[in-house]
Amino acid sequence: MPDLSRMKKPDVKLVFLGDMNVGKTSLLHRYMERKFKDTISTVGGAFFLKQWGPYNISIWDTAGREQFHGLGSMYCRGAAAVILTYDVTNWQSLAELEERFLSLTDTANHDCIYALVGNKADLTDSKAHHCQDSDRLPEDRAECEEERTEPHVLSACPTPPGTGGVGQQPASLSGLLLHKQVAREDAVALYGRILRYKGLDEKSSLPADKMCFETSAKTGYNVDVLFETLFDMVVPAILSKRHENQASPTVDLEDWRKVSGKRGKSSCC
Ligand SMILES: Nc1nc2c(ncn2[C@@H]2O[C@H](COP(=O)(O)OP(=O)(O)O)[C@@H](O)[C@H]2O)c(=O)[nH]1
Ligand SMILES: [Mg+2]
Repeated sequence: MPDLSRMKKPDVKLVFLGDMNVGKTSLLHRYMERKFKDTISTVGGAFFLKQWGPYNISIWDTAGREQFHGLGSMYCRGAAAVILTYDVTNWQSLAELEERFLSLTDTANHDCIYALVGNKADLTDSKAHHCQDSDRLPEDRAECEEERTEPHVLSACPTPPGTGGVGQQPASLSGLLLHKQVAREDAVALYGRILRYKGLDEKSSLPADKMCFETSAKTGYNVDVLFETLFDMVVPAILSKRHENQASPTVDLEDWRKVSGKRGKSSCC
């Protein structure tokens, strides 16, 4: 857990939601560290801070707590963007977003934006299969070069929804493409249902084709696009929050503590 007292104050909060093993931690790791590891523990850090122009953006990972059903509505409190993540090779991981995770977003900001992210696209799409990340570290790049074989589709048979549990995909099928269990249209349809759940009008909301992403934390496919599109989209929320704070200034407890600490006990009335 980062030392909160030494961190810059975040201007805005983005949160990742989604079932275990869909690749939330890997996406964050790919973006922040420009790396992919087959196993990374989420326990090490619950949130990251990203400087985006003059703004500080906090990005929250679930730290493995998604396995306990009571992830808690605290997690999404005050979020300006929620990144609902699923695994494109696992239909159930998309269904879980609606069944289990959507209700957790009730505490997010009223103007919160929602993105749907289908990760592990390298397993199903040849365009996502090759490494995309130009900032890769040399050791990472070598591993990637080995994968530069033309992929073959493993099976053309459709897999019925609901087969295969979360995390049950084959561990490594380098060079072979898996059947994609979640089509982009399924994500687009879910985005429409999310807007309805939130009572938002589809016409005045951000369109599904801008808010449904397919990514690969492994190859870096679409990862920068995902994060940076969202960062740009939350800037208006930062500005409106600042505007509100100027219009009705509130007491900042941190500042107050510093002042009262300096004054010492003797100045107390
Ligand atoms: N092929 C592939 N595997 C991935 C990708 N992202 C994550 N994984 C693997 O999926 C597993 C779960 O990833 P993790 O980031 O821990 O998922 P989380 O539980 O949602 O945080 C790990 O074995 C990762 O190496 C990806 O884009 N492609
Ligand atoms: Mg994780």
